[in-house]
Amino acid sequence: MKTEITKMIGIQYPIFQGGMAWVGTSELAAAVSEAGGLGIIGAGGAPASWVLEQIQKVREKTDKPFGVNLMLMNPEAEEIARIIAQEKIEVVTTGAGNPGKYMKMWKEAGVKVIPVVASVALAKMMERAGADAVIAEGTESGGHIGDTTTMALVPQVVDAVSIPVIAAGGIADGRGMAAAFMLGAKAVQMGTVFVASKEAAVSQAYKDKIVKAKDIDTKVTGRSTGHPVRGLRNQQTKEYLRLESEGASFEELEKLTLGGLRKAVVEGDVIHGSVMAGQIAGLVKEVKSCEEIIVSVNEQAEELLKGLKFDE
Ligand code: TUI
Repeated sequence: MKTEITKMIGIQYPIFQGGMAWVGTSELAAAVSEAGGLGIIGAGGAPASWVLEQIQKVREKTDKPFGVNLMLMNPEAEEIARIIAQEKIEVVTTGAGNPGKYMKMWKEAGVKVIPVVASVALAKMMERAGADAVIAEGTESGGHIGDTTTMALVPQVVDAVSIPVIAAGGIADGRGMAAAFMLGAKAVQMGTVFVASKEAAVSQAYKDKIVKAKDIDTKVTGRSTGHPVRGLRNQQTKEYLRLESEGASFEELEKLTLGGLRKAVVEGDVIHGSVMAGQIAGLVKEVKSCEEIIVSVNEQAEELLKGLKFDE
C-alpha cells in the first residue's frame, strides 16, 4: 500500500511504531524499520546523551529510515531538538505539547516534522507552522492522552488540514488499520502491540500483562492534575484513583507515579509501576516479532480494503 506517507518517508508499509518512553529503544526502533515500518526512538524523559547513543545504535543495525519522538516536557528538550537537526533524522514526532519553536530548525535540516495532536485546533496550528503531516491520536491510546476518540478525531482532523494524517489509538490489527484508512488516514501508528513484541527491550512481566489484559483493564489516572495517563490497572492505579477521589495534592499524587514507567518496563514491577498501554491491549493475544506484526496487519488491512462485501 503506497500512500503519501510511505512516499514522503521512503518506507515500505504505512505503519509507525509509537515513540514510547523507555520502550522505544534502539532494539525496537531498528526492528520496526528493518521490517519496513517506521521505527521511532522514544526520548521520553531521557537525557540528550542517551538519545544520541540510541541514534548511533539504530544506525549500526539498519540503513532504513527511522524517527525520534521528542516528549516536549523533557527537561533537555532543547538539546534533543538540536541533536535531531544535527543528525538529520528522517522524521521527528512530538508529544505532550506544541513543538512550534523547533519547527524552523528542523525544517532547515530537512527533517520531516510530524507532531502528535489530540485536537483539530492543534492540528491546524501545526499545519500553519509547517508540519509535514500530523498524527491524530485518540483517547484509546496508552500513556498521556487527550479526550477525543480515534473514530471521532481522525475524520475531523482529515477535513481540517491538507497535510496527510496518521491515525493512532486503538489500532493493533488489520481491521483497525483498514478502519483508519476509511476515515481518511494515510498511515497508522501503533504502540501497545509493539510493546508486546519479541524485540522490545521490555520486562517479560510487562509483556505478559498486556497479553493477559481484557477490554476493560485500562484506567486513566491524573485527570485531576491535567495530565491524564492511561495504563493497565494494578495496585498503583487503584491507590492513585483512591487518593485522587479524596482530593490529594499534586505532589502527593506525583510521588506515587515518579519513576513508575521505568519500574514496570525495566524492573518488571507491574504491581507498583506504571504499565502504560492502550485500550486495544485486550486484542493482543501473543508476543510476535515486529516483522510478523507489520506484515500481518498490512496484509489483513489490504484484504479488507479490497473487497468489502455486504449480505444479499
Ligand atoms: O505524548 C504522548 N504520550 C505520552 S508522553 C508520556 S511521558 C509521560 N509520563 C508521565 C506523565 C506524563 C507524560 C507518556 N505517554 N502522546 C502524544 C500526545 N500528545 N497525546 C496528547 C498530546 C498532546 C496533549 C496536549 C499534545 C499537545 C497538547 O497540547 C498542546 C499545547 O498547546 O500545549
